[in-house]
Amino acid sequence: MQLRPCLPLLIAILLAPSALAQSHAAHAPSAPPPGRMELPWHADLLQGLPRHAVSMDVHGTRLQCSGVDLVDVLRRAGAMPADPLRGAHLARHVEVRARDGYTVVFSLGELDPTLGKQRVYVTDQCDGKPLPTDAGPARLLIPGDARPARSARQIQTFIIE
Ligand SMILES: Nc1nc2c(c(=O)[nH]1)N[C@H]1C(S)=C(S)[C@@H](COP(=O)(O)O)O[C@H]1N2
Ligand SMILES: [Mo]
Repeated sequence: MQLRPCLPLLIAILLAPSALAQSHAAHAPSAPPPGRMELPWHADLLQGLPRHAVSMDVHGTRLQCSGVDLVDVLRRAGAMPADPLRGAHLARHVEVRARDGYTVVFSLGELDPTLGKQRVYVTDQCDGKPLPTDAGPARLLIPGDARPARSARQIQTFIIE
């Protein structure tokens, strides 16, 4: 009997179930989507979340602001799972509505830091001060965008569905 050549195969077969279990754990399905959620703007939405210095050129003016990653806001509100998005979550989006009716939309997939490379920040201070009335109470800033068109001012509501 030629046992020796078979040994690596035998080991592979014995190890297979645990390898399979591990790969299943790594791809465990996240909680199912919560359905439509509406988050009206409130200063508490940013309270206690990690802050980032964010700068962006808007029509020749360099804005130096401070804000929170939109993903952190959505995760804490239960609108987005903490783990990499997959399955039904990839069909979801967030609509950011401003007081003047201006509206911009992002897919949750593009916001997931394991998928999209551009960070979207919700900023509430520039140059160390609260935003002026025409921009505040909060404004999106997307430093990776080539134009500031998605940097919605006057944020009123986030609608996630
Ligand atoms: N709420 C709101 N945000 C907005 C807009 C708008 O009309 N309303 N215009 C966008 C566009 S097209 C640009 S170029 C920038 C201009 O920023 P500024 O008004 O601070 O110069 O804001 C963006 N954010
Ligand atoms: Mo613009």
